[in-house]
Amino acid sequence: MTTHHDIEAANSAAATEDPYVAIRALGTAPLWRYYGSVLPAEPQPSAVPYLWSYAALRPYLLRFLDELSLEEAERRVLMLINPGMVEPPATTTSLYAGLQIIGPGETAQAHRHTSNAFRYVIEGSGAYTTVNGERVHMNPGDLLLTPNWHWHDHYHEGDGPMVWLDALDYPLATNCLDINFFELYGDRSQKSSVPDDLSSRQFIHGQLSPAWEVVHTEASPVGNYPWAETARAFDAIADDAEGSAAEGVLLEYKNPLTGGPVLPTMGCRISRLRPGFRGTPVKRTSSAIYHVVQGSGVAQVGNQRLEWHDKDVFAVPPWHTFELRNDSASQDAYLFSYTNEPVLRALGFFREELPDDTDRP
Ligand code: GTQ
Repeated sequence: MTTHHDIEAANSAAATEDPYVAIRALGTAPLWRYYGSVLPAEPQPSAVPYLWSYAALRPYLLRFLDELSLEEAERRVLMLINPGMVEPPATTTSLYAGLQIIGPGETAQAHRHTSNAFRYVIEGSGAYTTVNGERVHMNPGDLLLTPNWHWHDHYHEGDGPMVWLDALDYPLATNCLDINFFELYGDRSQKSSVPDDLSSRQFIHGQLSPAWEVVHTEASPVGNYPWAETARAFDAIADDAEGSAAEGVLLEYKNPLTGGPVLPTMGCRISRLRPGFRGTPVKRTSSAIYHVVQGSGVAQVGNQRLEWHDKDVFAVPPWHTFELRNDSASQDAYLFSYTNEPVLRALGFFREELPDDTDRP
């Protein structure tokens, strides 16, 4: 109980002590010393532009494939950690990427989590991921979705190592919102309960979807967006199509039931940069991760020049000027990318500008 005496004592202490020391001990801080950090004039991301070289990392993936069993590792993944976001670990603001390797005959244990996830297949074939009882087969260039709370486990029945890029929104779900749940499945692997690749075959057409299926539409119902369909989509684009000024012939993977992004927290795109392509610079509040499907070129990200080659991954933090170039005179380059743009758009936080677009009204 606060007595009259306590109030008197507090009043006299407040009159003489250093008030900054005293208010800190009382669980407060003076806003007037925090304006710059709580309300910066512009975003001040801790993520930095960074590139992970696939050629440099691949030998270590192969070494762990040899030396570390999946029973030990559960998932044999090299997390791609942004030097500015080491603890808690993230690849860029709100997004994570990892490189996962699995060998013939191996199974990665079934589990589920709140975080939305997807894989983009980099090399090898003959593996499948079972997502809520559906076996989804994986080939290079395929995009496989594991929406939130869907059981998933991986099995490799082919020959040779198989590598894919894992993407998760856990830096948002866990590090920021603190809403992640995680569960192991009872058995190591799920049994197949529907025909293989059913969701992809049923829903990829988009314009003719099974009308009797009641589907939860926050995430796309498509299990796999196979490379073959991506290649067909590019083939359908006119040779003289202008494409986007910043990112060339840019296609977006869609949820066929809503026309929206494939996952509520992550949108996926793929672009073809024609030989000699030079993109116009662009600056966005979204963060992005790029994976080089094929080709080589340069990404100027803020003051960092990232030289990318086949299968590399690079991170673009929010509010960094971003400019793409395909340096080849004869080869197309293909870049797969994902962003947190769906989150920002849903909350009214998405903003985009050209760097010389600084005129104020
Ligand atoms: O394959 O389920 O890179 O749950 C990180 C967390 C992969 C996966 C990661 C995961 C997975």
